[in-house]
Amino acid sequence: MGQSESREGELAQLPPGQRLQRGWPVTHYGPVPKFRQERWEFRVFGATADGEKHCWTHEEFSALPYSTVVADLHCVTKFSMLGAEWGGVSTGVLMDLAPPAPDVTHVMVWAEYGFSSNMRLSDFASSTSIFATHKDGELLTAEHGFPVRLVVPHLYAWKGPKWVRGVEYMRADRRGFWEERGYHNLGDPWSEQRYSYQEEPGDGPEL
Ligand SMILES: Nc1nc2c(c(=O)[nH]1)N[C@H]1C(S)=C(S)[C@@H](COP(=O)(O)O)O[C@H]1N2
Ligand SMILES: [Mo]
Repeated sequence: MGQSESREGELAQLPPGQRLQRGWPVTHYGPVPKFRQERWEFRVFGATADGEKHCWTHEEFSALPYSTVVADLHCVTKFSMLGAEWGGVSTGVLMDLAPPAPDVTHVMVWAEYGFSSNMRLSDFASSTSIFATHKDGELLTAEHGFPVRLVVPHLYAWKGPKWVRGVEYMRADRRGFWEERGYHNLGDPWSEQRYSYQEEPGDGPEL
């Protein structure tokens, strides 16, 4: 394949309004949290099927079944990174271990410092959604979300918290951190759902 062909191939994979980024910039709000293994736990709580809270220590979480997904990252500020291989625990594995109650419709994914992002259960449960511990075979670095970040390839990247600590199953939608601060409740990059003022009735809870 020639250079221009591969470039065209890459451009064809870009959602509207996005540009290709070489390398991997660091984008987040606030400081990079310090990882303290003895205090870290991953929690699934809220409307679980058994009504219980499910917790994993870092050691336990690291021992969960590992899989990989090749996927792109689209930042709402318009850069996209294509074709990264994310490795970690698929959301499907986690949902098998800690299933949601039958009437759960949405999840809130919680990270350090109270950062959060909401999404539909169907987006969370997508076969390409993964709690990544690795990128391209290497452990994530602190600034990219070590020890665990969520990757939901078909949504804008703010829907993938770095430094994830838990998942809350919800019976109704609620806005997360950026969804309360001007970003679109759904965040589909292919239809450029960037800002909350673009929302249609039914796209999200009232601001
Ligand atoms: N905890 C947390 N996760 C976050 C963010 C954040 O501010 N806090 N920013 C999001 C945004 S807007 C983007 S584009 C990606 C960037 O990931 P990167 O820094 O690894 O490129 O992280 C997402 N995850
Ligand atoms: Mo972003």
